[in-house]
Amino acid sequence: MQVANLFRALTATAFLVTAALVAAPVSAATPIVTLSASGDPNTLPGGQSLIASFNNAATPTAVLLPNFTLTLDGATVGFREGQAGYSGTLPNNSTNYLTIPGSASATLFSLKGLTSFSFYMGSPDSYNSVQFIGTGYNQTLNGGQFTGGNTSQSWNWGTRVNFDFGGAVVNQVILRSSRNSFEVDNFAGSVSAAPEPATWAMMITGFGAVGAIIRRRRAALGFA
Ligand SMILES: [Ca+2]
Ligand SMILES: [Ca+2]
Repeated sequence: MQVANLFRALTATAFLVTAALVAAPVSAATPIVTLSASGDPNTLPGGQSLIASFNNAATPTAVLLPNFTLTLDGATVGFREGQAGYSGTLPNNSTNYLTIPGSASATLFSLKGLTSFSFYMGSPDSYNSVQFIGTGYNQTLNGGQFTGGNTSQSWNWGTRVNFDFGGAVVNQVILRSSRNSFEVDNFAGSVSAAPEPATWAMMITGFGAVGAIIRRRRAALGFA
């Protein structure tokens, strides 16, 4: 294939991919919430993998899956856990866990994206919230909306909370609390199988770079 034809083919491919992305329908439904494994910190829903266990207080942002990052803004691991007024306990969980006190947050990010997400949660409060962000997707659930209506703050309550995005792909999960505290452990999720838009965007950028290199070489060789 001639260099000019190759460049045209790459450009056309990039254009078609972009057009497909623009035309793709985007689901905007509220996540489907289910509760499972009451009192059991470790049992994960089928098809989900463990993303973060928060077991090592020295590495509070450690993640177990590649291409995931966790950032904490005021949230703590292994700090005043189980101290009334700051952090409640999680039933049957003797390991370190994540505490998100008032005005703090924790953000999980994955370029590849998630089709479902879950965590083990204790002491349910009305002032906890979870936000899910993907391309064309931005949903926030508050307090009882993801605890089956339970906002009792009971330290005896502990369950896995599952969020299914109904076919949408979520790249960012943000946990927040406006008061002390939001206590969770053992993040898990189903990683998206298909490349999502951010990945396509990088590929398109790559096609453009290849085209630019070919152009420069053609110019240098005087083919133009
Ligand atoms: Ca843990
Ligand atoms: Ca709580």
